[in-house]
Amino acid sequence: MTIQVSAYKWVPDFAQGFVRDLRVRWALEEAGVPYEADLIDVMNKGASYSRWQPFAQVPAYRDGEVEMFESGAIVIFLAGKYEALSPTDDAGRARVITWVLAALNSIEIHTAQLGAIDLFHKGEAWTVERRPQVIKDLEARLAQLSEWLGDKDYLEGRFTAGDLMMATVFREIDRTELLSKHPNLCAYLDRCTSRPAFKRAMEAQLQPFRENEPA
Ligand SMILES: N[C@@H](CCC(=O)N[C@@H](CS)C(=O)NCC(=O)O)C(=O)O
Repeated sequence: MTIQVSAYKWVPDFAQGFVRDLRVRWALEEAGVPYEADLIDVMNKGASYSRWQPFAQVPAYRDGEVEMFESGAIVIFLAGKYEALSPTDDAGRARVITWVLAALNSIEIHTAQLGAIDLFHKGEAWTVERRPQVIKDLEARLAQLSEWLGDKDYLEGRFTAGDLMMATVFREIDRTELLSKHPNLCAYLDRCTSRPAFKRAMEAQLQPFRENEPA
């Protein structure tokens, strides 16, 4: 069976290009593996969808043998299968898993809070008090990451699924000035998103949005 990845038919402008199926599409594009998008309606996902993704979110993945959800888990799974996403030795794989989880657990926990403050709860009183601490925490993490990256092209030298995940997380704060304080992180993000596989994945996510734009 051709791999299937769930994605949305259409989302509002602010979310276009940021829906997390992009991570899975990008991983599959890097690996050169064909897949089909199973497009669902964000406002009416259908009762059966939560048997594939318990939280009724995207992405979910299936290939006829394996069925899973959570973008991080899917990307780690694919990294275990395709050399384009990870070295094949245990030590190399362990580093890739480490960086995927670092992106999600050490960086995205902060970027997601900033997203909640600046986008989803914009204007609410509590955000004024909370925002400075979120910025401070994020700045500290980015400084540490900038130090780690130094003048390397990628987190472990070669491109891996860890970079893929980190770049998708960085994109969430690309609209802020947080990244621009670290020229090496900006160049790193550009390097990752200039990859042809990223561009193909992005186009694949955006195409249905153009076709299903509400009248
Ligand atoms: N931790 C999940 C998060 C998935 C997620 O947040 N999906 C969003 C799109 S990026 C979604 O489907 N939101 C709509 C909803 O929650 O109903 C993952 O990484 O796969």
